[in-house]
Amino acid sequence: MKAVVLAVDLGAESGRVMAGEISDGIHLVEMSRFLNKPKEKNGHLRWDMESLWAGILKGFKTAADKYGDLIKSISFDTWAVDFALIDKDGNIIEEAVCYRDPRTDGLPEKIEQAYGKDFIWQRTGIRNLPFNTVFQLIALNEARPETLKKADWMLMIPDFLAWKTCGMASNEWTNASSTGIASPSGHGWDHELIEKLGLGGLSIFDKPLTKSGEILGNVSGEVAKITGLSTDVKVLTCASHDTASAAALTPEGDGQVFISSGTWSLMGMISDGPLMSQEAKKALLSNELAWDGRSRPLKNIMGLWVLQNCRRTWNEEQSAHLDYPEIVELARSANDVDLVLDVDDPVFFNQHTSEDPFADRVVKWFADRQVNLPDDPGSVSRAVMQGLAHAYANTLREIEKVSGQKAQAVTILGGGGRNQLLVELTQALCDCPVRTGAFEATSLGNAAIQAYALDLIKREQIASF
Ligand code: ADP
Ligand code: LRH
Repeated sequence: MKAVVLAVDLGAESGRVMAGEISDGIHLVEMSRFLNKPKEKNGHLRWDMESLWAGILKGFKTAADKYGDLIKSISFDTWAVDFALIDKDGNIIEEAVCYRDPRTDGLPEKIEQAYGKDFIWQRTGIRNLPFNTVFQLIALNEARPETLKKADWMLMIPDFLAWKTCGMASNEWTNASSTGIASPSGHGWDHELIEKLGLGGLSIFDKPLTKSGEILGNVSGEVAKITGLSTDVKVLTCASHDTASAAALTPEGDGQVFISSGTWSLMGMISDGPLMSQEAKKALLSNELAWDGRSRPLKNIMGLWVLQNCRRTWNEEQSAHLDYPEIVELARSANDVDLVLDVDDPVFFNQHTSEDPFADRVVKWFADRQVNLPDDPGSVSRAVMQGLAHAYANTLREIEKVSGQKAQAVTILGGGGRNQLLVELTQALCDCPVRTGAFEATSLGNAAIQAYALDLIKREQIASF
């Protein structure tokens, strides 16, 4: 082993610290894993940063004990769109609100009415999703403009965690590209757009973007003291948008389609430039940035979120103890169910609550269409997985049309690849090979970009992991 890099990778369901042991390739070893559950605080649904930070420090400590001076660097990747605000003196003046908080309800429609339907898309190549950073900022500006005025930095979650670890603030470019206020080329914030949306004059937008694979600083004395890490350990940017870290592993070449399948399913490709045609807009693509400055046009599909929350219904409301492999087997047995759920229906956006159990929502969705879906976990899971496989196949056709490229292969990256039934259902609907890539693709992409930045692996290795 030549060296170790630590990948901190937070998903909406769980977070982990992974040690990437670098030799000829990268071998990931789990240092800590912890649940991620947002909670109500100061009037909003917010990420529980204290408990996430505790899980991260635990992972750092385990890593320091195990690898000592072999550890060269740390980097952070998480879901996109959410942010904390920091003032000039380094005080946190706004803790991150979870993108499932209803504060942006109705805002995209309001902006579309005021400025035209394609206004944000034409400048940024980003589809109007209600939770996008741009709408969160507009909501905050309407509710508490003084907070925004006081802010010096808007730190996306991975930028925030890097700042907590090394004291250096930054805005990493893959994550900035998902906000709906940056240019699709990676060149920076779109000041004309910002001005028009009433967000002009804010200090948070006078900062340049930082590329993936840059050194920000060293682990602070405080973090070193708590964890046993050396202050020689560097803190780097990776592709801090988790989807961009996963997508970095997409095989090179024409027609290579990725699905980053975790809580969300992000399906797309790496292209030399953004896909900005009317067709691309109609296909609901978003042109985010790839780690190396190319484009990452993709479609957000609601994904395994639906299955996660059905599982919560069974385990939390019905005292079951179903894990994912069991759920997959139950769904496999329910092979007489040929129903297809529209997993992207907005009724599935809000998380499970005991008052509005998620699995019941799925059964009701079919009942509203005069179709009977038995309410056992196997039948419900089967309809969800079939829905997701259809969403993948339909999106594949749209991507082929918009890009003008025939798909050569689809690579399913992330936890969704562990669901063999989902892979088989997808393969049955796609006329090109469907393969699985790394199950921990977001962590692996994170580690690979660090290893490349430190000259420990070759660039062409990244897309071959
Ligand atoms: P995120 O990082 O967004 O939280 P992950 O990439 O960790 O997501 O993927 C989590 C999802 O992967 C789970 O919601 C589940 O649907 C699926 N999954 C994880 N482990 C398994 C397994 N052993 N069998 C089937 N599906 C699994
Ligand atoms: C996946 C993801 C996705 C975003 C969503 C908010 O984790 O980063 O790419 O659209 O979270």
